[in-house]
Amino acid sequence: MGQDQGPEGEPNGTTAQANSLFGSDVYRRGTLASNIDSDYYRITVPEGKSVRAETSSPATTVCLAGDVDTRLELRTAAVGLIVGDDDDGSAECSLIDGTGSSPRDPAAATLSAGTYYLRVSFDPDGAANNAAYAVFVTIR
Ligand SMILES: [Ca+2]
Ligand SMILES: [Ca+2]
Ligand SMILES: [Ca+2]
Repeated sequence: MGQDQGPEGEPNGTTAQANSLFGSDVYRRGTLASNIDSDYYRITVPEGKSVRAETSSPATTVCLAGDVDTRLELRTAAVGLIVGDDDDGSAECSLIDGTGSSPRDPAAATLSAGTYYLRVSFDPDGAANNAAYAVFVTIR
């Protein structure tokens, strides 16, 4: 399940305000306080490593029907969006997975070394529902 790095710190709606995640197997918890809340998390990726990031309900590693409906994006400050996902995780939670020999998201695999950002927001098409979430990140 990785190391708990605590709750988000608002404001975190831009790359400059991003909350840091330190390490290669970590998670933080956040709240989408409104349908325009946007939460950025900063990660450092070593050369050639891949990223797996998944949202869930805050107390567990999965989402159930009726739990938060997230959107998740992997971004850089220079390029912007690299890859985004709505519902590849459990229920309406999100999954970006660049790990493994045949990754679901090749754009998140074998990355150049650098600073990347994970952005968590509401699925714009989703109904309002429980807004608390956790975001799990593995870099390997
Ligand atoms: Ca938030
Ligand atoms: Ca925010
Ligand atoms: Ca979703």
